[in-house]
Amino acid sequence: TEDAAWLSPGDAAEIRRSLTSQFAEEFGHGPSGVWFAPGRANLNGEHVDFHGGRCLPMALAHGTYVAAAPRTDGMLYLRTLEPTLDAGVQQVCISEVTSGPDADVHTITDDQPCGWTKYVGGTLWALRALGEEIDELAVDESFGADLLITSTLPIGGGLSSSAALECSAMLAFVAMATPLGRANPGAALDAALTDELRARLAAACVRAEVEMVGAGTGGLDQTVSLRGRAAHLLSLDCRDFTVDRIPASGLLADHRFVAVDTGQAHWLGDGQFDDRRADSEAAMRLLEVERLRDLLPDRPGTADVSAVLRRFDERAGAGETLPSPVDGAPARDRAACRRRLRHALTEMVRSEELHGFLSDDELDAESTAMLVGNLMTAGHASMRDEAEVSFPAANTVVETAVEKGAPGARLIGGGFGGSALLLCRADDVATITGAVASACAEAGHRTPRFLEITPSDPAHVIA
Ligand code: GAF
Repeated sequence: TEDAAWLSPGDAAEIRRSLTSQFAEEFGHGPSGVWFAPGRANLNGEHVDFHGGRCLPMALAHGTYVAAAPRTDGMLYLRTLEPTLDAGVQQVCISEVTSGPDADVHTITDDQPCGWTKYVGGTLWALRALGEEIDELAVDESFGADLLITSTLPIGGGLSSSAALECSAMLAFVAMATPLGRANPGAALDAALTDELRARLAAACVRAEVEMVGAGTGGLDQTVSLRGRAAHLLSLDCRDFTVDRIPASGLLADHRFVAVDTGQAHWLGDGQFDDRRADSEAAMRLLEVERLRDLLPDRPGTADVSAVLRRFDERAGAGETLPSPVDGAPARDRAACRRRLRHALTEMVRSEELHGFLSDDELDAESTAMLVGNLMTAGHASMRDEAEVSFPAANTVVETAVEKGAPGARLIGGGFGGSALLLCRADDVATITGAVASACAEAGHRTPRFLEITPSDPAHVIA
């Protein structure tokens, strides 16, 4: 078998040191601090956050670091050290971020084609708006900043690199530009940011991505990045974004999570994700509900899914299409909408089952791992056949891992590229990752990279 290439989360203190000295070289003065926000992996609950479903994610040790210093001219000067995105310092004129005559139209003026700067400019724009509601988050009028950014996540790798960028920039802005940040210098900010404030900041990051970048993200990624907990899985109810934190120690006593970055990058804003979402929203419209989760009872089962699908069939009739969820847009393929609906509903059922297994003290660690693993693999099949967001490299990774004895494996994130998550017995990690690397090489896929996944701290100051 091939040797597997591992991506390390790096050493935070070392990254802080090197980012600080590179910042001084780039901007001619030192940064005020360094802030970090993690990526995420999700056991189940893909493409359901925007339908009010439950997700079972965890924050990663891998994430994005931002070194920053304030400016007083309302400008953002941004540079990333990520080689695939770096085009030198990018200038973003945040003072020209305006709400147009139509409240939904906003613009950020930047001087270059790299879309990534919109995530950062949009984050400051969204914090400004939040600061109008929450006094301690009010942003100084003339605030701007110099930022140097680096990440230990694969960019566009389905592990929430976008949210990690937004959330790390958000922390930097809160620290430098708001009364809360000034009253809680350095690492004191971590404790001052209550779970409630973190939830508001996560919602602001979602606004940045939806309204500025134009990607229909549902809030899973930003919530994990700002509200995860070391050694815990989150059980996130996206009806109201309440979070239960479930210890992962039992599950991880003899097992490990491994993420496999397929090397096939994806970008949420490229339209494919929104296209799938539109299919499920057409089904939602047909069924006359505000969110698909409301079609199922609190503890749903497969019979409940069948009942909703029957209702869909009755209402859809024999036609080939359904009206678009957006008035005036082209009609959607009826059969595709039904598949998206079926994915969302079965994924919601799996999430509720998972929540039950993970919270059940009576189950021993081995049985929990088997039950969790089976649901993960079933989730992959649904992503492949019903949501239709999987791709050949992800299928190769999942099939090989399961064949070599992984209790579970699945594509995670938005799909069309990105990463798979494996649950492996600790003793089998080397064999399974080696076999996955070989299978990808044989199939002619890109060389995958592996990340050991440990449930980690949420966004914080690197003191
Ligand atoms: C992306 C989105 F940003 C999330 O909101 C979520 O929908 C996920 O895809 C799929 O579960 O990461």
